Amino acid sequence: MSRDNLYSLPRDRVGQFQFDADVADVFPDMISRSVPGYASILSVIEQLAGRFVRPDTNVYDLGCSLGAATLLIRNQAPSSATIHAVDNSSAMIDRLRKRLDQEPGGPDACAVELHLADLCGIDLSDASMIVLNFTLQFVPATKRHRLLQACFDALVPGGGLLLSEKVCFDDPGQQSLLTDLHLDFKRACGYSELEIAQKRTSLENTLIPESIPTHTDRLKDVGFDVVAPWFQCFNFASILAVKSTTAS
Ligand code: GEK
Repeated sequence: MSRDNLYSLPRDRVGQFQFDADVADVFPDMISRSVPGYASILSVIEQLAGRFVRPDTNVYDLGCSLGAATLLIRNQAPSSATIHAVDNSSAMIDRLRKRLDQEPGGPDACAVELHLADLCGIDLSDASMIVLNFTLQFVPATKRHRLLQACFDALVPGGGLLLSEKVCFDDPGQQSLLTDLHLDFKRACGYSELEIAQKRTSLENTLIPESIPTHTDRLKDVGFDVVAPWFQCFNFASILAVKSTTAS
């Protein structure tokens, strides 16, 4: 795994964060040293795939990056399912395509279709599982409700949506404490103060976190029957939302 040292040297001007080739090359190292609990969340996504993915349905991995979730879901999905891995970064999709060519899966592996597209513009249908693993935070806030409504509408009864996000807190004390603990995590993972500061500048106005109640209220509002925050480490959280088995 290539080490992320993209922000290790001082820059005259720190531009807006882009999911370009430089980021794609170091992405597994970058995300695992930036998001506490990332590996645990991925392993639960695999577990959830065993429970939720149904034969002859679609699975959507929205903002798939290098396909970490896609590949784990494929381990559990029935062969008649189709996983749609969607990302608007060509660097990410190109690398995932190469990886799938190298690891085509066994004879019972389900199909994986790659989509280089804005996830707000793709048609979703007949889904038994939808994953937004640290992706909604990059979607403009004004488009989030419509996207989640489209996810709910596309799910079959009993289908599940997994939403993981960086989150913020209304209480200033919690916001300050949990932000500090996240910074300690990044320091312990080897990031310098310069790297932390430059990355934070690059993500300003690009990654827009919301509070856990904002997420759970919106998921209930679009129709989810059960909305269960199941993971939190500092200012990172994951929520499982399930469509009722009696929903139409
Ligand atoms: C993982 N889920 O490893 N349309 C499509 N893709 C988008 C959009 C959009 N509008 N906005 C952002 N992306 C992955 C990790 S990373 C999270 C997800 C992070 C894509 C973007 O190109 C990037 O690949 C991904 O969402 C976010 O489980 O870097 O913190």
